[in-house]
Amino acid sequence: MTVSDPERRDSERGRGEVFPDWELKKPVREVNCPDFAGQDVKMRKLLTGILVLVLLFGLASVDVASAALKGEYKLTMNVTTDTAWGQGGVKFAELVKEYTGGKVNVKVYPSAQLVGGDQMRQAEMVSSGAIDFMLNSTINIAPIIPECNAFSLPFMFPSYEAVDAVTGSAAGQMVLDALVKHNMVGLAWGENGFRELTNNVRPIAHPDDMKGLKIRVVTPIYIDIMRALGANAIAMNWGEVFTSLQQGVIDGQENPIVGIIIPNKIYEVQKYLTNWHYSYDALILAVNKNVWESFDPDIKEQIKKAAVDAMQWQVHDVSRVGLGDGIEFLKSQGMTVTDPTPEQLAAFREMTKAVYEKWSANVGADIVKAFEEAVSSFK
Ligand code: X2X
Repeated sequence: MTVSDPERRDSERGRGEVFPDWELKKPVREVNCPDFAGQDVKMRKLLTGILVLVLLFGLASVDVASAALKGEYKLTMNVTTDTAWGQGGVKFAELVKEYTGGKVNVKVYPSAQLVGGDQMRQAEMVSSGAIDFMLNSTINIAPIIPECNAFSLPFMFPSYEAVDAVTGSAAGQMVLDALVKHNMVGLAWGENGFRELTNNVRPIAHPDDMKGLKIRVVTPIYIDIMRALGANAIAMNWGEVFTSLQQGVIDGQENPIVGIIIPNKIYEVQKYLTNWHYSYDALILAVNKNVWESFDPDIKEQIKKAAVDAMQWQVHDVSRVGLGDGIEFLKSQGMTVTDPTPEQLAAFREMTKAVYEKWSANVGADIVKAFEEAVSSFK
C-alpha cells in the first residue's frame, strides 16, 4: 500500500502524524467525499484480489509454458550427413530421442539449407532464436564471436593432444563463455579436424609453391594467411566448392581429410594434397539460450548427456580413426601427398607470423595466452 491509501492515511492521522505538503495536494474528491473514498477502498481490495489471481494464473501458465516442448527443434550444420561432422549431428539427434524417451525431437538440417547456403550466418540465427541448435565450426561462428578465431590462428596446434588440452580446460571454456554473451549455450566440443591443403596445379611443400594459386577459403583470417603465403585467396561458401574445383574457377581449397575431403570426394577433382596441419577446426554443439532455459532440469541433463556422448563418439570413433588409411586411400585414388619437412613447415610458420599477431588482437590477448599455455603443456 502507498501512503496515499485512505486507510493508512486515517490510521496515521490517528497517531497524530504531520503530513508532508504533497498530501494536501491530493485530489479534492478524496478529501471532501468520505463515501467516495470508502468505495475506493472496496474497489482497491477488489482490484488487489483480481491482481493476485492474475499473477497466480500467470505464474502457473509460465510454469506450463516452460515444460511445454516444441514438436521439432531445428539443428543446422554446414555439411552433408555423410561427413564425420555430419554423422555427429545425426548421432546427437538419435541420442536426444533415446535419452528423453522420445520427448525431444531434434531434426538435422544439413548443407546450411536453413540459411540458403550462407554458412557464416548460422550462428547469428541460433543467437536470435530463429534456429534452435547448431553443430558448427568455430570458423563459421567467428563472425559474431571473434574468440572462436583462436582455433584458426596459423600453426597454433602441433597435435591432437594439444587440441584436447585446450578444449578440456579453462582455455576452451573461455570460448564457450563468449557464446553465452551471444545468447547461446555450448554443450560439447566436436571436431572437423586439421585442415590440409589440396590443389590441382602442383605439389606444395614450401610457401614459394603457392604463388598465384587461387585457393578457396571462407573466413577472413584464412584470407590473410593465403595472401601472406603468396596465394590468391577466394572467399566462397562451401556449397559451391566442388563445382568450382571441377570447373577450374579455383585451383585449390583446404579442409580435413577424414572429416571432409574423403566423404565429399574432393579427391575426384584435386590432384595434390599437402599434409601441413596449418589450422585446426573445432566444432561446437550449441543451443539458443532461451530454448535451453525452456527445458526443465531432467530434459537439460538428458540433452547435455546426448551432446557429450555424441561428440565423444564423433571425435574419437569417427574423426580420428582412419587418418593413416585415409592418406593411403587418397594415394590409391591418384592423389600426390606431400609431407613438408620440419624446415619447410618452419618457413610456412615464419611467413604467417604477422597474421598470427594481427588476429591475436582480434581474438583477445587473454584467450590467446590461455590457448598457448594449454598447448605448450602438451607439445
Ligand atoms: O567451409 C568449409 O570449408 C567447412 C565445411 O570446413 C566449414 O564449414 C568451415
